[in-house]
Amino acid sequence: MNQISLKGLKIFGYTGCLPEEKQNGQYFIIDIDMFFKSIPGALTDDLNDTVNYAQVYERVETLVKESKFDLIEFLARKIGCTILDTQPLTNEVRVTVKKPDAPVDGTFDYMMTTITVKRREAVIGFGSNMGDRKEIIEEALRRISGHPDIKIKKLSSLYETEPVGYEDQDDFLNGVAVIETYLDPYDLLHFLLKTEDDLHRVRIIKNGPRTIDLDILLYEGFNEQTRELTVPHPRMYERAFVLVPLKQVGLYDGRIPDDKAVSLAGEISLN
Ligand code: PH2
Ligand code: MG
Ligand code: MG
Repeated sequence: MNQISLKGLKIFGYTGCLPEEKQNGQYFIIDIDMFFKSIPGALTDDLNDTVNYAQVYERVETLVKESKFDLIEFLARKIGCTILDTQPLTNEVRVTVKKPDAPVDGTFDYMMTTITVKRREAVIGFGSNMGDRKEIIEEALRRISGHPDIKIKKLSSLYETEPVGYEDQDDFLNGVAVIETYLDPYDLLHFLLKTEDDLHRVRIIKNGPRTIDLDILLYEGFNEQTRELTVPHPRMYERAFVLVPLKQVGLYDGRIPDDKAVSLAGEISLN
């Protein structure tokens, strides 16, 4: 792994739970480790091919000086996200924030936290077969792209699909979205479940009618089966309603089962 680091930054700021911390401020000591798949500048000796640590310093300084969060872990994560937002070469950031003058009675060097933020690609499959299906899917995708830690990179078309599994229900609209996210798989899952609930998803019949279903199909570097979450989605490779849109966005190249009809049904508009 390639790395660029900024160590021991000493910046005055106002993050802290107590009113006097937000009032008077204190010094924060900050370490930043940025990780890269590769650093082109290591080959070319050109500043344009790497991360300029002076730029990073400036952004971090502004954020620490101007923010008044409660928690150093929240500040640390914000620093990580800001660096990932502004440095496309970086795919992982580890941030340590120390408070040497934390208002605690006693003797200590510092209080500290370390938070790692990763940029990861994931694919969300979506489907609806109740209500105004297209409008509900578009609203779900607007909420997803409105999340500060998620960017939609690519959207498939919408497909009209016959129900698979429990067949006595209306046809679905289905599609997939390729995203980039700073959320870990579980935080992404919880956000998607909450979005389903907010869009009036009711869970009565397994595989039954739903206003909106949002599934994590793939998540870069995560292949796990737990009680809460299995990725890759355990049934995705049997389902044409997943594989056809996945192929359209360039992420599938294999055989597509032709058990049920899947037909193009238009484009998604997020405006
Ligand atoms: N989702 C299911 C079960 N069956 N069939 C279609 N056509 N589209 C779906 O999204 C779908 C389904 C469970 O999530
Ligand atoms: Mg599903
Ligand atoms: Mg689901």
